[in-house]
Amino acid sequence: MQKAVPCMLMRGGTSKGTYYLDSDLPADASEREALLLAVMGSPDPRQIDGVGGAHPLTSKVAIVKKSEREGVDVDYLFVQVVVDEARTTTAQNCGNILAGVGPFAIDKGLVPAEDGETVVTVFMENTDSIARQRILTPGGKVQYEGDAAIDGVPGTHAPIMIEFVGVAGSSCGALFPTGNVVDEIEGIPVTLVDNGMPVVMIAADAVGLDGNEAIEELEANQQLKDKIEVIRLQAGQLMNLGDVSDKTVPKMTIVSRATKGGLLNTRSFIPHRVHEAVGVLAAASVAVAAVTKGAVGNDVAVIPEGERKLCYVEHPTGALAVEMELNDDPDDPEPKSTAIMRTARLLMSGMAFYIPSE
Ligand code: NQM
Repeated sequence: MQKAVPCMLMRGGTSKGTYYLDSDLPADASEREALLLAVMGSPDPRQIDGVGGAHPLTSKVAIVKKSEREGVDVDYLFVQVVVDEARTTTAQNCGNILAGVGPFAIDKGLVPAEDGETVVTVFMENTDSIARQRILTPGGKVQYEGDAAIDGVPGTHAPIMIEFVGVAGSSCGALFPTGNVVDEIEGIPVTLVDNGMPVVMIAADAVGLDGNEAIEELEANQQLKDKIEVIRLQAGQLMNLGDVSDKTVPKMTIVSRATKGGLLNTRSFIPHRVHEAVGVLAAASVAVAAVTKGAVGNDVAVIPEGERKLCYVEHPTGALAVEMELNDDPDDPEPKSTAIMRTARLLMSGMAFYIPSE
C-alpha cells in the first residue's frame, strides 16, 4: 500500500530537495531513512521511481522543527540521500538547501512573518552552528519572485541574505584542523580548512590540471578521481572526521587563478561527482583559506582590499560571492563574519507518496 507524507519540494540556492516537518516523519530512525530514500527514488542512478533528480545536488532533504533553543526560531537537519545506494548521511551540512529553510518555516507557520522582512534564525544541527536569514515577506507572506540572480540558476528571484555564526571549525574542531595552513598528502600540498564545510584545497597544477576543465572531463578522468579519493581518505583522518569512506565530506576542491575577475577559480568534487557550481559553505571555506598567507591558492588569489571583503569564488557556472569580515588579529585568520546571498523557490507543496519497505 502506498503511504503519503506532507512534503514541500523546493529549490534552495543551486540545489533542490524535499522539505519536511520533523513531526510529520516517523520517529523511528530506520523507518525515517526508508521513507526519505523511497520518496527520492533511491537507490537507483536515475531515481526514476521518486522525486530525486539523479544527482547528489538534487537528492537532498531538509528536516525542520520549531527550536527550543534560546534566540533560535527553527532547527534544521540536512540529510544527503545517496542516489545509487540505499543510504543517507547527516555527516555534512548544506548551505544551499538552508536557503529554503526560512521560507519553509514561515510557510508552515513555525515562524510568524512580519509585514516586509522576516529574520529567521536557524540552528544547523549537522554542525551545531547558526545561520540568520533575511526573507522578504510583504503582507506577511514569503515573496519568492524578485530581481536577485545567482549563478547556476536561470532567471531572478527574491534575495535571501544569510549570515553565518560560529561556523569555523564546526565539523573539524578548528578552522585549520591540523594547525597548519598547508599539509602534504601523497606528496601533494593541500590546505585542510573548515569554515562551515570541510574542504581540501589542491592547486590545479599539482594534479596536472589547468583548473578550467569542464565538469564532464573531470568526471571522466578516472585516474584523477582515484588519486583524489586516496588524498580524501587520508585528509578525513587528519581533519578529525575519522573514516570518511562512506561520508560526503571533505569536499575536494581544485583551485586555480580566477578567470572572471574573482578571488579564485574552483572545481569541486563533492566528493565523487563534480559540483555544477560550488557549495555555499564550501565557498566560505575556500574564501577564508585563499586570503590566508601560505595556504594553497593564496599565491594566485586576487584579494579584495579592506576588512570587509566581497570575495567571488569562481566555479563552472559563474561565481558565488562570500562576504567576509576579517579578524583584526593577523595571527588568527578566523573571520568575524561570513555572509552570502541565495535565492530559493517553492516548487510543489502537498503529499509525497511512497511504498514503505517491508
Ligand atoms: O557547501 C553540495 C550544495 C552542496 C553543499 C555538496 C553546500 C555547502 O551546493 O554549503 O551547499 O557539497 O554536497 O548544495
